[in-house]
Amino acid sequence: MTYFVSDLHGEYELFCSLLDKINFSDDDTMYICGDILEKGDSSLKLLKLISSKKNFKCVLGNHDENFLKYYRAIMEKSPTDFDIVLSSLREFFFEDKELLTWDMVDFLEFLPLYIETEDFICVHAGIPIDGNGYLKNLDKVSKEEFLFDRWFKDSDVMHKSKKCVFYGHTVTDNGKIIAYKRPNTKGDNIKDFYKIHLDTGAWQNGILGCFCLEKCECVYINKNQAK
Ligand SMILES: [Mn+2]
Repeated sequence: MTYFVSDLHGEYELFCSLLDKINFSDDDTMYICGDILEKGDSSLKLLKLISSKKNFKCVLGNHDENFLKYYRAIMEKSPTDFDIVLSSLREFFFEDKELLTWDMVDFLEFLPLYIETEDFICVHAGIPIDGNGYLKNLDKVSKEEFLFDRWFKDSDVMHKSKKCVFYGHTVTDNGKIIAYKRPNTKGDNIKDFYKIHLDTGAWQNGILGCFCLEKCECVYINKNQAK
């Protein structure tokens, strides 16, 4: 199965509970639409898990970019002693500092701004729409637009492009995933959707939802019900 989540924000336990609930296995794929880090208290445990498995496919979020900005600033100051750099990088986190390895730093550094397949596109915040109503050519979209867009999420913003766009960044009003269906479709195929807004507010609401591509259904876990 193929699943999509976003904005995990250090909520390691909640994410693990969701993986349990869907019986996530090595045969499944989980797309993560950015913002693994910050807010919650287990960012590094989460990053370690996500960076360790090939079937987690992740794009960069603005909070992940915050870490990279910090990293670049440190590298400019003292780029030669990598032990010192790593211990400085650990100061970005307030828990589990010693978990951070260079492999995890590299994983963050090479996260893409988008993932595109035949049927869908994953981004963190949104994609601008051109004057004709189509998604802007992804090569022409700026990093700021991918990471900070607050317009694409709106319920009256649709596009004429064929692919479904998965995104997060802004918490939905009711803590539910919002799937925007194209008119006169059944909603049982990914092609039936314009866009799917994934940010259920894992950190704010204690609710984490994922969308299953094959079933076109959502599964939720609530912090109060999680073990
Ligand atoms: Mn964000």
